[in-house]
Amino acid sequence: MRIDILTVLPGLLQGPFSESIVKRGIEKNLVEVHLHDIREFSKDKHKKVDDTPFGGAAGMVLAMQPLHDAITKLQSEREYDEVIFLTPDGKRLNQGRVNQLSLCGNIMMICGHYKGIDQRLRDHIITMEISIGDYVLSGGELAAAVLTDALVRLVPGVIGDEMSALTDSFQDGLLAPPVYTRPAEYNGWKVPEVLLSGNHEKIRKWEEDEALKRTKERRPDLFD
Ligand code: 6GU
Repeated sequence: MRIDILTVLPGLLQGPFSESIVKRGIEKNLVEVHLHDIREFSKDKHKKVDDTPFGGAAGMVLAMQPLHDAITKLQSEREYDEVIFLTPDGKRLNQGRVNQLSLCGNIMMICGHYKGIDQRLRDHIITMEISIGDYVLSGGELAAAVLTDALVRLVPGVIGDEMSALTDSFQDGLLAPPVYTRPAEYNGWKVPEVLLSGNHEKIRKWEEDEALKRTKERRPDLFD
C-alpha cells in the first residue's frame, strides 16, 4: 500500500509515522507513506497557500493552484484508488470503511485547512470525503494520521499474530472483552477464575459473553 498525504503542515505528521506500527510497516517495505508540502507547489511570489472566499464570507480557503498542481503531479505518476479529502463534513470513519480502504493499492489524502478547499476540487477530483468524528480539529492532519494508522495495521504482515487485528474491538462488530495478566492475584484483586482453568472452550465462551455485555452497556448503538 502507498499513501500520499498533501498538507500545508508536513511537520505535524512526521512524528506519528516514525513510531510503532506505522514505522514498522514502512521499515518492512509493506507500506510507503509520502508527505507532500502543498506550499512547495505554490507559484505565488510569497508561496501563499490560502486565498479569500468568493462572496465575502469570513475565513480563508486553501488556494486552488498549489493544491491542484500537487494532485495533478501525483496523478500523472500513478493511478490512485481513492483521493480522500479529510473534512469534518465528510462521512464518519468506522472500522468497516477502514477495512474496505485497506484493500487499496494507492491512496491520496488531502488535509483540509482554514475553511476548506474549493468546491470544484471536491466535485471533480475528490473521490471520498472522510471525517473522524463529530468535533472540530484545526486541520485534517491529525485525521490523516488516524486514518493512516488504522489502515497500515491491517496490511498483511505489518502486525504479528500476537496482536491479531482480527480480535480488535469493532472488528466483529463488538467491543473487545477485558484482559488480565500476571500475577493471578495482585493487591488483593483476583483474575476471573475461568481464565486460569485451562479450559479453552469455557474461556472462549466467557470472552464472548463479556464482549457482548460490554457492548450492551457501553455501545448499544452497535447493535442497531
Ligand atoms: Cl477530517 N478535519 C477536521 N478539521 N476536523 C475534523 C475532522 C477532519 N474529523 C473530525 N473533525
